[in-house]
Amino acid sequence: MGQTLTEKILDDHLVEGALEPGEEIGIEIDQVLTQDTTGTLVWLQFEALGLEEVQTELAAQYCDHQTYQFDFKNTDDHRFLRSAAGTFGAYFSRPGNGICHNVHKENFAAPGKTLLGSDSHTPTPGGLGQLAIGSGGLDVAVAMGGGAYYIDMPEVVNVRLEGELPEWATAKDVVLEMLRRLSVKGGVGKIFEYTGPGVETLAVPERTTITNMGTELGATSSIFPTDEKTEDYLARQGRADEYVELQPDDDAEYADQITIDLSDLEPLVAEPSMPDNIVPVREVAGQEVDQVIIGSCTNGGYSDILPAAKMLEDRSIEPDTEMIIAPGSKKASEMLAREGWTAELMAAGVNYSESTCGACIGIGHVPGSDSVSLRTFNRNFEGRSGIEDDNVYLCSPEVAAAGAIAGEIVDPRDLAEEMDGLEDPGFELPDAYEGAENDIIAPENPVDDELVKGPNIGDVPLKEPLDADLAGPTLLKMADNITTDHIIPATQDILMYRSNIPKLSEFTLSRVDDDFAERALDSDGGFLVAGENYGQGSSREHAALCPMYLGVEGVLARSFARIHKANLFNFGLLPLEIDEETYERIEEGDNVEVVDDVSEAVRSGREEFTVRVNDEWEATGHLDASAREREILADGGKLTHVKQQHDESGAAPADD
Ligand code: MIC
Ligand code: SF4
Repeated sequence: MGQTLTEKILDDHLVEGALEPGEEIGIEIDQVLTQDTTGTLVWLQFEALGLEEVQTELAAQYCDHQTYQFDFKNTDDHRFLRSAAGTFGAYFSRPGNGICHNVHKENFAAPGKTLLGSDSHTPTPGGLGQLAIGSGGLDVAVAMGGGAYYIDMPEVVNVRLEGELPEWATAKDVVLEMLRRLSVKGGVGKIFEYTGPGVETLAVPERTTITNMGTELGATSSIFPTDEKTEDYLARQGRADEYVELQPDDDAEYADQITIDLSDLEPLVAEPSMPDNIVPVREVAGQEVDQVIIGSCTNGGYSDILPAAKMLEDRSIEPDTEMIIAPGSKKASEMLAREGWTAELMAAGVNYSESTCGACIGIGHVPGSDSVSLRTFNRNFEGRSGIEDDNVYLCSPEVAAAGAIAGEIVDPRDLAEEMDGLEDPGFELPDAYEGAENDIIAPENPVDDELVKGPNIGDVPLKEPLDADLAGPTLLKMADNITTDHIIPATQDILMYRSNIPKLSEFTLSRVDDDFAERALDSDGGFLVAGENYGQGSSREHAALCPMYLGVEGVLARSFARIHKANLFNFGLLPLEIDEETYERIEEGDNVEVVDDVSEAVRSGREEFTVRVNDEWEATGHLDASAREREILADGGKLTHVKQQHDESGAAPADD
């Protein structure tokens, strides 16, 4: 039987297990990436594991999320990260050089290689044939130290692209169409592999818009085969020699197939406040827009900004609408400036930002109260923009630029009919990607050789091994699709404590319930109850670490998002799946007991656990975990587990 492209790359990197869907596999990681808001814990854990040198072919540390450095704590984090990259042997991309996914794509992403990153949009370079996966920081630290990365073998689903995009429809509409069909849970446990005649009609940056936002489907990753377009893209990046031809076998078998006829697509938009609230733009046309932003790791590249610049050339944006462009990388920024496009945009009334995630997580350009923001980003979870009750719509750069010209949401096809000379700007690549040459510090020429820790940078707390009996109140009952932005928000007031867990913990679940942290600390243990897809969104391990610090012992949920569930194991929290009836019946404040020598049962492979509520009724909680995850959980988390193994064997700390 033939292999899918995903299976071929996994096969090449397999160190443990078999490529059977649902079975745990261990894979070798070639490249890792980390960024400023997850990276500090990555390196603190790397240090705590006693590791001394990066073992992967390549490791890259980016500073992209909080580059305005509003507080010395952010600047100290960046300083620490530079010192860690220098000390342990990673590339360091300076603050303002751009978003990790954009800069990695430009400089390091390579077909056929595996990439693990402590950011949920790590799958972005799947658009050029790299198998890239997002994970918690501790998994990245272990992989960087030479350990394997473990996941349950995902189902490989074929997305067959046919036809060609019509005028004004874009790659963003392809992935919004996927979200319309499948929802934010539709990709859990899956890798989407794109094939079909439509693939060759898309340039690499268009493909990476699609693979980037596969994360919003909950997918483990998304990947395209490689072809002339990939080779051409790498050549323009000055890396033609890294091209490798990669295709699935003709007789590859997929778990499922989805067909999208590109020629049927039209401009789409995600309405507030979930990326799967998809409607055609024309259905919300006329909605006044206060703010428009083009940027982010989804649509912040050179070829995303250029169409907007062409649409705005010799035009102006509406006076009551503000428009901001935040390029995804300084390279894109520099190229657009050299070509004169930045001046055109400024003349049209656009504000130009440094290359940063910024507004995507509510850092800068926070929308006004009772206002509407139209953005080319990938997430519009409520409150993520920095204000509760926000109204954030997600769309392509073309729809964003049209919205700024009209001052309201408008289908660009209709605007083009009304406006003389407004044409579909099309998709264009630069002849060569050149610029920002001084913003990456190579490990061969580090500027630091020892760690520099500011006063806000603390240790990573450890948990005790799992108890025989777990008991405590239901501290909070939550709905479906709770995001890690609900658990630990990423806005500036909170983000600056990412390296200070005791302080950060005070904000745990504050977006759901202001008093949560205090109540959790007072109650000396307890449980969280949630609906489906608990922990979707970001990879931030703080969303497991902070509840652990507050004494939470476990989470009872209808289902879990992949990365968050791995993070719960990594920090020793018991993730039990419950059925709908139990979810409906259990109330906040109820006393929960998970009975019968939990620690021993976890180790011995028991899947069903008795959950006793208020000493009145019982339900069953299901533990879906591999033998390895069970050991990690019972030991009190991965840091303790890996250290223990190291002490027993005397070998270098790696996870196996
Ligand atoms: C996000 O888009 O939510 C983030 C901020 O990039 C996160 C990482 C983080 O929380 O630092 C992610 O996607 O993993
Ligand atoms: Fe940055 Fe937003 Fe992309 Fe996350 S989704 S990496 S915050 S641009």
